Amino acid sequence: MIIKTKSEIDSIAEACRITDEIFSDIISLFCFTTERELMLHIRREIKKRGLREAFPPIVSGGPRAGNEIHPKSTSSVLEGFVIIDFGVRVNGYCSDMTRTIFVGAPTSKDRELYALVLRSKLDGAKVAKPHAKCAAADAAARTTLGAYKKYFIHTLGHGVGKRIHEMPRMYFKRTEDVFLEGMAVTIEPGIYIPKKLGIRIEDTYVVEKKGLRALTRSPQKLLVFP
Ligand SMILES: [Mn+2]
Repeated sequence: MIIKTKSEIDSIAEACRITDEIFSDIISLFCFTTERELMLHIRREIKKRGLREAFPPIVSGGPRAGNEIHPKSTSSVLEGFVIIDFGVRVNGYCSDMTRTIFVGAPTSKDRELYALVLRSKLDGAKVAKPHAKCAAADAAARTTLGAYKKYFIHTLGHGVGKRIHEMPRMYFKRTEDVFLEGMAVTIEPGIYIPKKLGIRIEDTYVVEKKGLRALTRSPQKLLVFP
């Protein structure tokens, strides 16, 4: 159902906690060379815990990450912005989180773009309160992106539950959906500049009386690896 029970939220929260744990391991022992290597590490970590993937993990970096939203991981060497998007299932319920890290030395422009996407996420999430329109959250996130909004080529987020994509829908056009207390949703703005870079930051939240409460809590600042 679109409104989750307490026990459904508990399952999603546990899936999110494990997602954070796996991400925390990734950044503490960062020693991956290729996209596929990192993707297989995530798969192994999920399996090791006796869990199933919410969807096939995505690891996509460098200029190619600007061409597609959900590309397959390749044997490309990790460089520049690297999108890491994965989730697990607990009792059938999904988590969904994306972090974008940087491998190499980011320029000040790179840092600016990352900060812009992060601000867009926070601004979109701020709008998400019970009875607020999902379209308004999407529009707020787009406004923050300014000139870069043309590179934001998907919707702001989605409901999450037994299926990875559930109601509500979140696009500034074509939806009358509203946020309601007890929904589990993602907020995930991104920019994809073809042949240059892709950046996406996503968290899973539960809608509460006062607004969103984050269930995934991995660091949001730009993490840089040599
Ligand atoms: Mn998602």
